[in-house]
Amino acid sequence: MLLPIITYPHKLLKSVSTDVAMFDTQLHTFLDNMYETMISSNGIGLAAIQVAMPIRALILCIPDEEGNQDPSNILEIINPRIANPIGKTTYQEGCLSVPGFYEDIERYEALTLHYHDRHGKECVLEANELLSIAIQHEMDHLDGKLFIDHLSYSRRKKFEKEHKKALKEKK
Ligand code: Y12
Ligand code: CO
Repeated sequence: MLLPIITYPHKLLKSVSTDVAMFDTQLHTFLDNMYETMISSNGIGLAAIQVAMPIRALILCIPDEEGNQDPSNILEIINPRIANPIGKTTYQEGCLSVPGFYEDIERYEALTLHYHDRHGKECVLEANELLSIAIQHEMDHLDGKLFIDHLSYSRRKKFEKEHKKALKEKK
């Protein structure tokens, strides 16, 4: 089932999501629906709050070298915690909740991620490159933060002006 994706400036995007406590069939169905929603929107990452569910869950499906998203590469990440962040890297990020806007954002280059899978099993993952960036982008959503919240004052002003114009043109 496709879920509606909420977009900026929806106030729910500012919510701090709460830990998942039950790793049950309801959670599994929700994660399956998130995956269908993300793929049908050409996304590579989606946090639960983007479909108006304030729980600490996110999914990622990083494309391979040919740009294909293999379902076997899906990562379901629940109650994540970052350890050992190292280095800095900049990447032009986009977000399904801020459609049509892309900005250079600085992130940690590599990190260790501790999280639970859909069954509640504890997992550890070493991430770098695009995976590391995507994890940080999606984890920001769990704390009510968007990539545009990382912009400088002047870049944010410019974004708001362009966004206002884009909304007007959509009407
Ligand atoms: C690096 C940087 C950011 C992330 C977070 C995940 N972001 C996305 O999955 C963004 C998807 C996206 C898809 C769009 O739609 C199409 O390309 C057809 C899009 O375009 C428009 O909205 C017009 C924008 C963003 C992971 C890794
Ligand atoms: Co996003």
